[in-house]
This record gives sequence, C-alpha cells and structure tokens, in this order.
Amino acid sequence: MKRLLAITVAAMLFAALLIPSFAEQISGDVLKGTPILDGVLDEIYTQSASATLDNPNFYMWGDCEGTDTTGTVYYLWDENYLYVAVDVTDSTILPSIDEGVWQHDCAELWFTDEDLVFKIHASWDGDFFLGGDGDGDTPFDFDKSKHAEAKKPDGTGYIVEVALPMNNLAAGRTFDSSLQINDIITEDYQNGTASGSQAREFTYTLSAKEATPPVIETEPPETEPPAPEPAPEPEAPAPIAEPAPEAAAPAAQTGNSAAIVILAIAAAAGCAVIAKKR
Ligand SMILES: [Ca+2]
Ligand SMILES: [Ca+2]
Repeated sequence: MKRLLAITVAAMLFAALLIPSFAEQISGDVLKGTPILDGVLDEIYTQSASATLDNPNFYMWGDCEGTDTTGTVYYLWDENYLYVAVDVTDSTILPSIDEGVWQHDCAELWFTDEDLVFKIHASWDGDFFLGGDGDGDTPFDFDKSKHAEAKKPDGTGYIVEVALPMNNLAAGRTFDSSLQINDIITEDYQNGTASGSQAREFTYTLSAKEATPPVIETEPPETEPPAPEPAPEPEAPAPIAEPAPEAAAPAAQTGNSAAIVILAIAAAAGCAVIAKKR
C-alpha cells in the first residue's frame, strides 16, 4: 500500500512538472474602447482583458542568471483595430542597438488569429517588428504610426502600445495570445533573459461591452475671492466746535439815532433856509 502511495505521489509530481507555469489571465473579454497611442496606459485598458507575466526566466543567455522583470498585457478593440498594451517593469532599461535583434528590452506578443500565427516584437525605444509564418520570422509591413513606446515617468519600466489592423473585428470574434518579455542587463545585449510564454495559451473574445471612459475631474472654476470690503475711512475728527460767536451786543438804536441825525440835519438846514430868507 505504501509503495502504491509513493508511486502515485511520484507520478503526480512528475505530471506537475509537465504543466508549464503560465501567466494568469485576469479576463478574456476584450472590451470595446479606443485608446490613445502614446506609450501611456489609458485607464480604459485596465477595465478590459489582461494577463500577467509568469514563467520567469524560461530562457537566459550570456551570464544572466535571471531577473525579476514583471509585466501585464491589456487588450481593447474598436471597428478598426485590436489594441494591445504591455506595461513592463524592468530595472535595467537599456537602448536597442541593432534593428530586428530580439535581445532587447522588449515585449513580445504571440498570436494565433484564425489560421494566421504571428508575433509582435516591441522594444521600449521603438524597435518594432511584426512577423508571421508560424515562427514570426517573416516580417510584415507595419505602419510605425500604429505603435508607440515610452519609459514610465517613474523610470521603473516602460509601456508599449500597438494598434493591429485585424480582419473582421466584431463582437464574438476570438483570437489566442500570450505575452513574453525580454530583459537585457548589459548594453552589448549579450546577457539577458526571457520570461513568459510563446504558447498563445489564452483565448480572448471581443465583447460588445464598451469600456467606460474615465470621468475627467475638472477643477472647479476659480471663484474670484470676494473683494475685501473697503477699509472704513477714518472718521474725520469731529470738527471742533468753534465757540459760538458771542452774541453781538444789541446794536444801539442806530436806526433811531440815524433818524434823529437826519432830523437834526434837516432841522438845521431848515433853520439855515429860514435865516437866509430873513
Ligand atoms: Ca495610450
Ligand atoms: Ca533590462
């Protein structure tokens, strides 16, 4: 009995070794939405189908003993394109040095679409390759304006975005895909590692559901601060009341005096006339 148990456990362990460790598919429903091709991860990607990188360092070259590169691939679609974005974490972002060399800091996407097998190679600094015929080696023409790459602002990695002009884009359509990320650690690209999978193990389905554009919060319009109330003008000092002029002493009976003077003059004149007549 013990021997049977041991054989069973050994068989299970052996079987487990045969099951490759692939990425986790977070969702297979590709929502409808049109991102901006700019090397920045649009928020609507995060609502849609995605898968995380796993199976680290399945192939290493040179003196590289593996790195902790991680990444997530996202998908969106509209009537014109299937959009793919890969958000990569890479602590050694190094320049691509030769056109078409796969030993770059790059993302590779492996696809099976209807009967076509193809792959995308997209380095962080714009070295891009789309190829088919089973192993991805045969290059297809591809418009450079349909892919964008950029380092992340915090320098922890990079993002690549691609708009693939696939046929018959409509809700319900499916394709298979998997993510691989290559990480070089020396500028001569002689030392590096590949993580992920070329097995196209996940099936994605275009959904009729649309991604919800993020609500763009706008700053409330700046309101004019209330105008400060004008400082009260200092009160004018109360005028010092001038002392009321002393009431003028009642005028002497000038009126009467004048009348008396006039009468006196008139009387004198009268006397003078009388005296003259005499
Ligand atoms: Ca973008
Ligand atoms: Ca690197």
